[in-house]
Amino acid sequence: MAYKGLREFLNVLEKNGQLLRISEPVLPEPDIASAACAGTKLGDQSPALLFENIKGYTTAKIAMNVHASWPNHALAIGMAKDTPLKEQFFEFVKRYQTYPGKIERRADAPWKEVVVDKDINLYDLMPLLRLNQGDGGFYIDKSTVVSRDLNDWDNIDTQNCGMYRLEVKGRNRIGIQPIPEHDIAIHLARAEEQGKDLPVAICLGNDPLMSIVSGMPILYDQSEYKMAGALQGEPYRITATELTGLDAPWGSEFVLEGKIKSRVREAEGPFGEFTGHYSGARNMPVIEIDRVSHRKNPIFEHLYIGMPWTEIDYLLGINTGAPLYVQLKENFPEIVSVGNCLRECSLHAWVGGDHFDQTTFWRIRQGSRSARLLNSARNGLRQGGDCRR
Ligand SMILES: Cc1cc2nc3c(=O)[nH]c(=O)nc-3n(C[C@H](O)[C@H](O)[C@H](O)COP(=O)(O)O)c2cc1C
Ligand SMILES: [Mn+2]
Repeated sequence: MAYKGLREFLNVLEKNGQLLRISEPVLPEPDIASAACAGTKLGDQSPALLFENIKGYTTAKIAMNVHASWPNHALAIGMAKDTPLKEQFFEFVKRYQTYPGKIERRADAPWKEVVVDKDINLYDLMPLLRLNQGDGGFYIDKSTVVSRDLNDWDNIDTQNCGMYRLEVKGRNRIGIQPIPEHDIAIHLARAEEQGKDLPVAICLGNDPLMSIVSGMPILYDQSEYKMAGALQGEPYRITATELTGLDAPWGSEFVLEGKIKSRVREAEGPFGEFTGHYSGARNMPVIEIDRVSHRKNPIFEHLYIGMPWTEIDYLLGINTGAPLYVQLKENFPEIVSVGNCLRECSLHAWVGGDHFDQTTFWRIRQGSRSARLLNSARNGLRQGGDCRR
């Protein structure tokens, strides 16, 4: 199983009754975000949404809720749509342990069809919309941002792919919020130490596995592309970008190349967050876009975020729980399950076992500091009564 891009996956979702095409005209705001928000409130089996007729646009298409249910997640990792969550989890654990997978370099890529490198205007190129009423602007929040360590440029393993919210603030100007422990923040800190800009490639509208690995806590020197190769059991296709030389997924719909401006900070936010409240506006780095490549009639993939549950609870459940499970189990074999819980407006990891008494749990909690990936559950561990289901 390996989807080559978003379009192929949308076809698979449709064949499985997990895609709803909306061809009636809709307003960008508030129709699209409202429909996506409603979708996940209807239960954990809901379909992805493809908006094909957006008022004010002639050819734009917007995909929402692509990962927003357990059947969609199962299909994304190449399993049958009715695979129980527990089976999806342990299959993911198994494949995760086959890291590193292979990558396949291709010179061609469908996103090279159209190139814009003058007078870039993101408002023209993308059907941008606000997700929540109080958002400070239009966000791109389901992309894969690729960067490298300037001091280690040719090392494919430290090249990073991560999902970070991006606020479009001008025709070719984007705000980014890199949380300090995340890999892109490490790359940026090293570039800024030398007063240099950090080249980035923002890849949007990807095969479903790329979104899963872009939000997954893996080690700094583990390659997300090799992780995708491991998880799909086939080489992961990438193509080098022209301007920055960074590697993009072969199948992306859009690739935006540019640089994070060294030592520049501007207000970013507010943004309706996964906790259900707005994060405030703070000074954050800024990206200048110099080149946009995209497929003909590109599909803009977006993700509704706000009061739980939303798409991210499906997108980030297994991919964060599985690495933590493997790391904790190395030291604590009595653990039988780990779940990363975003739902409680915090970042707890739940652990469960057969014979857990309070002492065992406290021992695990103390010892868990050895888990290198625990910063994805920043508030630490909790004992989970029913997390084996
Ligand atoms: C929709 C979405 C938005 C996210 N926004 C941010 C963000 O703005 N900043 C950030 O540092 N992490 C954000 N994350 C979390 C990171 O994607 C995640 O922690 C990832 O593992 C970081 O990768 P890295 O360690 O390779 O940098 C977001 C995740 C999702 C799913
Ligand atoms: Mn990383």
